[in-house]
Amino acid sequence: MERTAFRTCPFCEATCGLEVTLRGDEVVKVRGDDADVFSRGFLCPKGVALKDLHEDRDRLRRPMVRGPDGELAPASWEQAWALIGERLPAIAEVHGRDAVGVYVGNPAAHGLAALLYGRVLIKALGTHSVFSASTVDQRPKEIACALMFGAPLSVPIPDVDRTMHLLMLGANPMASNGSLMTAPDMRGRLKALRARGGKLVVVDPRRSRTAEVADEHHPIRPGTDAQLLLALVHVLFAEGLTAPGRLAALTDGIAAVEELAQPFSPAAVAPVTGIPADAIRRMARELAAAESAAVYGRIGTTTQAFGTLASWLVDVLNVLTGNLDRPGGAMFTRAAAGQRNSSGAPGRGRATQLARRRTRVRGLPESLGELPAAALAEEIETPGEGQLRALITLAGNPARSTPNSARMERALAGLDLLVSVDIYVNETTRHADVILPVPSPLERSHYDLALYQLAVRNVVNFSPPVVAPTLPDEWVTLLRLAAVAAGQPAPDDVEPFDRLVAGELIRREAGDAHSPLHGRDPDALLAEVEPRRGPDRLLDLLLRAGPYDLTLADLEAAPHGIDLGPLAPRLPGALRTPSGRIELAPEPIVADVARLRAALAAPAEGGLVLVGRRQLRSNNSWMHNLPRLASGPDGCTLHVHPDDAARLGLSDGEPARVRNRAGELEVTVEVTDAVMRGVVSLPHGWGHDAPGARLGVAAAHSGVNANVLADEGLVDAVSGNAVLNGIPVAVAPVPAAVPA
Ligand SMILES: Nc1nc2c(c(=O)[nH]1)N[C@H]1C(S)=C(S)[C@@H](COP(=O)(O)OP(=O)(O)OC[C@H]3O[C@@H](n4cnc5c(=O)[nH]c(N)nc54)[C@H](O)[C@@H]3O)O[C@H]1N2
Ligand SMILES: Nc1nc2c(c(=O)[nH]1)N[C@H]1C(S)=C(S)[C@@H](COP(=O)(O)OP(=O)(O)OC[C@H]3O[C@@H](n4cnc5c(=O)[nH]c(N)nc54)[C@H](O)[C@@H]3O)O[C@H]1N2
Ligand code: SF4
Ligand SMILES: [Mo]
Repeated sequence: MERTAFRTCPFCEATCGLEVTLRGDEVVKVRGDDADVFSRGFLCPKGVALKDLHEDRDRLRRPMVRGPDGELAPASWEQAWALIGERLPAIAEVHGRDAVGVYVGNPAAHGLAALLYGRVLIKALGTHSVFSASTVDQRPKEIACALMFGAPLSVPIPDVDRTMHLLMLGANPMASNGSLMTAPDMRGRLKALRARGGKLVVVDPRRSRTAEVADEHHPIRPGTDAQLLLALVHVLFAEGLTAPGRLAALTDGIAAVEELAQPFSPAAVAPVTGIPADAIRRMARELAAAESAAVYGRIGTTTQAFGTLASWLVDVLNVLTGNLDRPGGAMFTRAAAGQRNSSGAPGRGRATQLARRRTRVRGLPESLGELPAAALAEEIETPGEGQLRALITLAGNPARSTPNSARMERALAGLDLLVSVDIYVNETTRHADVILPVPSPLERSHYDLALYQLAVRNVVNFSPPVVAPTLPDEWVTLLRLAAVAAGQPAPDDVEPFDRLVAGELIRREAGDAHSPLHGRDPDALLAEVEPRRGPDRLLDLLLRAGPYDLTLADLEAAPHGIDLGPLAPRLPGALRTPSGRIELAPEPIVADVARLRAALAAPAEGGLVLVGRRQLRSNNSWMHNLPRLASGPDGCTLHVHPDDAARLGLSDGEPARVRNRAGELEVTVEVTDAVMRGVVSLPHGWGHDAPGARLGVAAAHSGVNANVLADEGLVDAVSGNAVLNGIPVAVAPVPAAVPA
């Protein structure tokens, strides 16, 4: 008997609805859910590959433990907990709690269990040594938003379905399916934008697939977006085009921004950015003249040397043109659960403090409770007080996804203890002493707690498990790990711990005068959400504490999701800055403009720089073992402009050597004018030929690892975020082997 289940795809930020056909617990097929209120049947090849992941023979079904012979081998849970219990508390005891580090990876942001219980683990460890994929990703944006609007996820989201003008920098949603902008079917949404007479302008060193469908594409010299954006600000002021409208009364620092933009005239930034001054002026005028407009920047603007400045300026432009918080502009989502900017008192909050601590070796700044991933390897490798001795990775692959992979791998290999909560033996976890596996996505419930805070519509969708679990749920393992780290035996029954977690959430809400749960009796509330446990119980409580009068039962009754309507203006209520106002010129950001001025006066030399590119059939470093995605042409090539190829003696289809201070690799050249002169491009997340990894399919299409070339010394000053775009490299042909 076949049955049908409806699930939200857990792989990227688009949250597409999937229709999964099963026979017993076997997946027959996966297609788009036509009735999904948000994605309406859209899906990409990765969604279909959920079947491959569920069936993947390399996906771990048992814990892996390193034996006395030094080899990782399947083991019982008892053996896994025994080894961790023997070694983890002892390391914290002898070397201090900060000697145990945590690295939290990207899938943890998509998984309800990891999102809610990863925090519990970190708290139990009591360590300050917390690293995550956020500092190889969007930390600059989170910092800019925290300083301007009062909360890191108060990210203005382009109202793509209504805007008449979208200026997009460093993003390629046609391949990535959108980021910090949850919007299934961006292709359809961008098409609709143009069909209603709107304009799409793309700024990217490459003619990406998104640039191909845009009205205009401006190739930009990597790492110079902040200069371009400040020049747009300059033009708005110089030509009297600023029109913040109702925002003027809510905003501090407009005059300071005008002054900061002074030196950045179009003529001054043109030679640095590679975009002609008249094109910059026109860009600014059209942005100002549009009936509605949104400026949006993503990975290309955050993982670069001026990431925080570029991220800030995106929203400075949204404010100055009056487009922030208005339909068709850049708006704040009102999520159903867990959103910081809808709890506490409307319009006021606590100050965001940066750099409360610094990393031991290089002094990189802490932000939002985390240290930069670019400093992880050196914190493990450098001896002395405070050295990292043990690491727990939760859904992360730092050996492929963070800078200077060669050094990272050395560091991981040198740890006293590495514990990985993961589904594979891959480039990172092959160094582990213990790997704790988690169930397939189909075996657990799913709700996009983070991504629904960033969606282009207000929506909710909950997916219960559709297949009986064959492994302890991820939250159960995380609670047990928390107990073991604290020196206790792994508890069979985690309910006493879980009840504490739920109780703490209730206490917080009951004590918040603005929460719908204010003053409620904790025991009565707990009884109301019986018999739910784990993330489902927390989610039910968070929904009840949210702004929509929803419970988890309401979501369960709506397998295709509930549409809560288009984005609506939320200011000033959604602000959480101490002043209750938009801070357009926050001090830490203003201070960094001097660095940008210096770069304007003395631009970097014109050598080759490396940028990344995402591919539709890939997802960072971990979906390359799925046959459906791995088949097809080798996409892991180095894109080189024809003029550079000719100058350097590189030929299409031939190997080249790429090197710089961090490392070197050999890769096949693809000559294409899709990249601008002076820029080469290589996708990240590949390089699956590492010995000891158990990824049968991926190893056969291994590709090369771009992060061998990412110099961990290059970071954005304010956030410590790694520079993964605009990395200086030298490229040379690989001489043909001389016959003996
Ligand atoms: N050069 C370059 N480097 C980049 C980027 C770039 O653009 N260029 N992008 C950066 C970005 S944006 C990001 S987000 C990071 C990602 O960095 P990471 O999160 O460190 O890397 P991923 O490749 O996402 O690895 C995910 C890991 O989680 C495991 N996993 C998958 N599903 C689950 C699950 O449900 N539970 C658990 N416990 N584990 C699971 C996988 O096996 C894998 O080990 O990479 C960054 N690195
Ligand atoms: N298929 C697929 N989808 C994904 C992922 C994936 O790996 N594969 N990863 C997911 C994750 S974790 C994230 S964070 C998102 C990222 O989502 P996006 O930000 O949309 O990611 P990219 O497709 O890498 O687009 C970045 C673009 O920035 C350009 N760029 C590079 N340097 C610069 C620069 O200095 N300035 C400007 N203006 N542009 C520059 C690149 O050429 C590239 O076209 O995608 C998510 N979705
Ligand atoms: S676009 Fe993203 S959410 Fe949609 S099916 Fe593809 S991977 Fe899944
Ligand atoms: Mo990311």
